Amino acid sequence: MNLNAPLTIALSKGRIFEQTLPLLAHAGIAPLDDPETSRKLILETSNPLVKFVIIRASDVPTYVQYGAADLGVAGKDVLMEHGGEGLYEPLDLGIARCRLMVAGLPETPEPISRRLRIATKYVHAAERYFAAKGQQVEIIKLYGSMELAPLVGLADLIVDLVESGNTLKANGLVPLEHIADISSRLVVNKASWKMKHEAVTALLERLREAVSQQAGG
Ligand code: PRT
Ligand code: MG
Repeated sequence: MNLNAPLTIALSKGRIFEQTLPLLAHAGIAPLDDPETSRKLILETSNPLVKFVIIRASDVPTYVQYGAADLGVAGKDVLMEHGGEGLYEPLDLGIARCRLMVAGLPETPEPISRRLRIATKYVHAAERYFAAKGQQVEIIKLYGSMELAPLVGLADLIVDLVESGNTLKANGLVPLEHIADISSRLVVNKASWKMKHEAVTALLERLREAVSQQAGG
C-alpha cells in the first residue's frame, strides 16, 4: 500500500494485537518485533511510514484523542468508558468479541436497608445501564478481579466482560443481564483524519476489505 504520510497506530498487547495483525497484514503492514518478547514500546513495521505504539488497552483512546497516535484499536468497552472525545470510530473490526454483563451469585438477596452495590471497572457503562432501568445503585470502582467482590461481600453484583463464562463459573457466579455486545473498533484522531486523509482512508479501506473477508470465510 502506498502511503503518503507517516502513521502511528496504537495497539495493546495480547488479544487485540494478535487479532489485529492478520487485518494489518492485508494492508502490507507487519511488525518487525514481537511485543510479547521485545520490551520496545515503539515498533517499526514492514512499511517504513507506519509504526506501532504498544500501550495499555484502556490508554489507547487517550493516545489517539491527543494525536500521539493517528489511529488505534480499542474495545467498545474501553471506548464507552472514555467517551470517544476527539475520535472517529469508522470501523468495527469484529475482533476480541465478548459481552458486557451483570453477574452475581445464583441467589442474590435484594438488600433491605441500602441500595444495591455494583462492583465494576466500567463505571460509566454501569451507571448508564442502571439509570436507564430506573434502578438506584451504588457503584464501586475496581481495577480488576471483579469476580471476587460478591464472594467477600464487597458488592451484590458485578458488571464485567464475559467471553466463555468460565471465569464466572470458576467463582460460583452466573451471568444475569446482558448490557452490550463488545468488539474492537478502529479509532482515528480527528485532526489526522483531516490532515492525513489519503493515508488514513487508504488504510481504512484495506482494513475494511480484510474484515469482510474474515467475516465471509
Ligand atoms: O489486562 P489489562 O489491564 O492490561 O487491560 P485489559 O484487560 O483491558 O486488556 P485485554 O488485552 O485483556 O483486553 C482488551 C480488550 O479485549 C478488552 O477491552 C475487551 O474489549 C476485549 N475482550 C474480549 C476481553 C475479553 N474478551 C475477556 N474475556 N477482555 C477481557 N476479558 C476478560 C474478562 O474481563 C474476564 O476477566 O476475561 C475474563 C472472562 O473471560 P471468560 O472467557 O472466562 O468469560
Ligand atoms: Mg486483561
